[in-house]
Amino acid sequence: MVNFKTQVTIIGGGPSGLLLSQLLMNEGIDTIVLEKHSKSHVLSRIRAGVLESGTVEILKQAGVGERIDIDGFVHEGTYLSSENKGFRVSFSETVGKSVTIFGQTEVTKDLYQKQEEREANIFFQVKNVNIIDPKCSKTEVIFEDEIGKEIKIVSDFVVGCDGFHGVSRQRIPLNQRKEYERIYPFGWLGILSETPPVSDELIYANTCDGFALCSMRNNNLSRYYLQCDVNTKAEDYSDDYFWKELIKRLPENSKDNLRTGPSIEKSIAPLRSFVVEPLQYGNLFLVGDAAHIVPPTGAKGLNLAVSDVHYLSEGLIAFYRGEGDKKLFNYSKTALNRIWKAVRFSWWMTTLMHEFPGTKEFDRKIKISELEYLSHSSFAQAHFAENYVGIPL
Ligand code: RFL
Ligand code: PHB
Repeated sequence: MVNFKTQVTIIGGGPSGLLLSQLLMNEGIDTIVLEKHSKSHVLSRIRAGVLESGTVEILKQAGVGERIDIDGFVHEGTYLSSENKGFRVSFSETVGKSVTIFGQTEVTKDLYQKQEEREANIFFQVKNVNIIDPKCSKTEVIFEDEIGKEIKIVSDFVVGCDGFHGVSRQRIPLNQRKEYERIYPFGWLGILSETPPVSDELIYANTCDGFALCSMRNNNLSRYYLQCDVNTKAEDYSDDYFWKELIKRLPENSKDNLRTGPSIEKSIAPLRSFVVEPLQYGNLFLVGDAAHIVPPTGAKGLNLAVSDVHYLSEGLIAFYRGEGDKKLFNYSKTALNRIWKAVRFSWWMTTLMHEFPGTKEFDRKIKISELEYLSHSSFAQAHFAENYVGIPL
């Protein structure tokens, strides 16, 4: 067995793990990142597209803000639509803020580049990651590298950034953790197409046929989603079906702008709300999707992962500066406070914008009425905008 020593072992080389490593390395703290897949696999996953302004600030602090400034689109509002009638909520007029459209894949690419420039220690294609005893003062992590060689890392702290299906959360004994979950009875069918976006800002649409979202990556790359049956497969849907169904769900004044073309990616994502408490067990901390999942409707998942990283990095930096462990040991409480606010907003927006199977006419009337209220009330719009752009850290 080969032995390594570091200060912080990070399990997972997605956005959370890479950003944490980068922020810690910037302060001279030594890290090792373990990633289950290859770099190209991590970079092939099409996911988030909306960055809160707080997220952009933290990414800049980590040194990966340059391309966001050049290639990101600043959006000062978004469109919502109810029964094909669209209306706009202005973020700048209600709460004086904006969001930036910039793909998670691009953020991750930039983080890998920065990590490589700094010669960060990253093991790809690791297997059988085992966190030995998080209650021990020095915690061991044993795993197999890409050629099957067994490696042991001894570190002060282990951070689980390994997503919802990772091993870290499972390492907290069942009687020491509580999990909260809601599974939604539908999924999102998403496509990427090399066509100009239908609109200058995102459109979130509710119709009796279900939800649709029009998003974008750049002037010639659109990302669209449709509410779908979660028990189906992406291959079950032709491009032709997708475009016809999308047109049905769009606001009237956008239909003529839709440019269709072949999809270059098609996938289905299930929708779930999930939180584990607490986020610490001994020297093990949980961050990002390893600790919580939100349905993508409120565009909160990546943003929450970044705010977790921010709080935890502050705690670890204070600890290594000799300022004590108070901030670090408060991480779980501080992060959970913000997490639950985003969980509530994502649940609310998902419930408002989707059609639930077996819904009664009464529920439909309530939904239409709530969207109508949102379209006219500056108070309701401010509530929506304040949460959408992100609760301050
Ligand atoms: P990730 O991205 O899942 O990365 C975890 C990494 O850990 C690795 N891993 C392991 N490594 C070592 N050992 C193990 N045993 C391991 N097990 C797993 C995995 O290979 C992976 O590389 O979690 P992270 O870093 O916490 O980042 C979270 C975000 O990816 C996620 O919250 C967002 O993508 C959610 N999300 C959105 N968030 C937003 O803020 N705005 C959006 O607009 C938005 N849109 C979305 C989304 C997620 C979506 N899907 C597919 C669920 C749209 C969609 C469709
Ligand atoms: C995306 O562009 O992928 C996206 C945008 C907004 C969301 C979810 C996903 O709420």
